[in-house]
Amino acid sequence: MSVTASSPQTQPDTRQPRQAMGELSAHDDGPALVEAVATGARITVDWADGVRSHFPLLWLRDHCACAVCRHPLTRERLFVPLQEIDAAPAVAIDDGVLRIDWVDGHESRFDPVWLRQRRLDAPDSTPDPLPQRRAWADDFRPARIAHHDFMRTRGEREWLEALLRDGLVLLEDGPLADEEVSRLAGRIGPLRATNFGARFDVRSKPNPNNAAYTSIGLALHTDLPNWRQPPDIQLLYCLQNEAEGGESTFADGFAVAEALRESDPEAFRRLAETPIDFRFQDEDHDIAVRAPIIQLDAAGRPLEIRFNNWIRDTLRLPLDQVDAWYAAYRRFWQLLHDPRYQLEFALAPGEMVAFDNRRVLHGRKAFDPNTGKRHLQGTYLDLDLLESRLRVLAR
Ligand SMILES: O=C(O)CCC(=O)C(=O)O
Ligand SMILES: [Fe+2]
Ligand SMILES: [Zn+2]
Repeated sequence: MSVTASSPQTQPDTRQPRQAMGELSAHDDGPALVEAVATGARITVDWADGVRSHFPLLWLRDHCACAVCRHPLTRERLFVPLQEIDAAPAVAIDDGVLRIDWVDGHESRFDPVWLRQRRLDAPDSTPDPLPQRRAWADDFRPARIAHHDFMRTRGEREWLEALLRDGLVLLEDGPLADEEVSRLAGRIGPLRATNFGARFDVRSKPNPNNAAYTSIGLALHTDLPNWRQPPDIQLLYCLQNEAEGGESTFADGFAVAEALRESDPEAFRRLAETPIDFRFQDEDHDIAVRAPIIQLDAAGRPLEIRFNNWIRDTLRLPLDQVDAWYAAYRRFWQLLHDPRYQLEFALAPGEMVAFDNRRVLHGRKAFDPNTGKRHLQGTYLDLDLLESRLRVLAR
């Protein structure tokens, strides 16, 4: 991934290139500009490899990165595109760079590589180091990154890529240190706090307010679907796991939702289109939301799974929908727990599992606290900061 391509200097990709006058020079990591002409409301450019592209005048004016149009320190946009531009500017290729002299006297310069990557007639041309999501195949095995590699940039980057791609990644050979999970998470960003705190201990507790704090088995679930925005990423760091049982289970909720769509489209549609209530209550909190179990994006692909049978609230649906809803729920439950879609392993002390809580469901087998101790420490992170961290490391 060439990041210099987004800017002649060291500009992050989401911002504009540092194109202040005189800062640009010809690039050798992309085809050169050979011709530029203003035609009507556009500028047409030709690159040395024969590609031709069109850019609307207002778009170019809006993306001027001079010190007047972009704040020279924050690099944020100052220009506001409120005026139509109908008078054709003078256009030239000046030292390899597209130079535009607007009729009001303003001058803009565009780096050819920056322009090329943002061709409006070529979809998805903006460079982005984020990996595409990949559904778990039958033989899916999570990536494992050693703790000491994670502490170096390269391992952390691999860890981030696997987590964004697969929705689950393992870290191994970590220290048995209290709060190690917070230190690791803190490299990525501030911990996402919830009503269970910013960092929580998972072990059998005397007065549990949550099934996780008992020793019972936990069927597959997502955490906190009763929040409007449930935590994106969950980290669980194993400090002790000597008790009999307590193996961890996971399923790729998006892959299983697709399998449901395939095998029972009616059940899929019902879970995607029917909002239901989720609610958590204890002495201090009462957090509730109404949302469907499978939320789809604008293209009809799964965007988020909310699945947690403990905190499903009263099912408030029209009488004639209730039985069909239960049938659809049962069908999804069965598919999720089908061994074909389930990943199961025991976390060893010093291992940490991280997963996308809005895609991947997690659970655990019951354990017997009389046979030994089991202690995990957990926290949550925001996906935005994971993506941010990966873009920063990829610069
Ligand atoms: O005990 C476990 O392995 C997982 C507990 C759990 O579901 C959680 O902490 O969210
Ligand atoms: Fe959980
Ligand atoms: Zn400008």
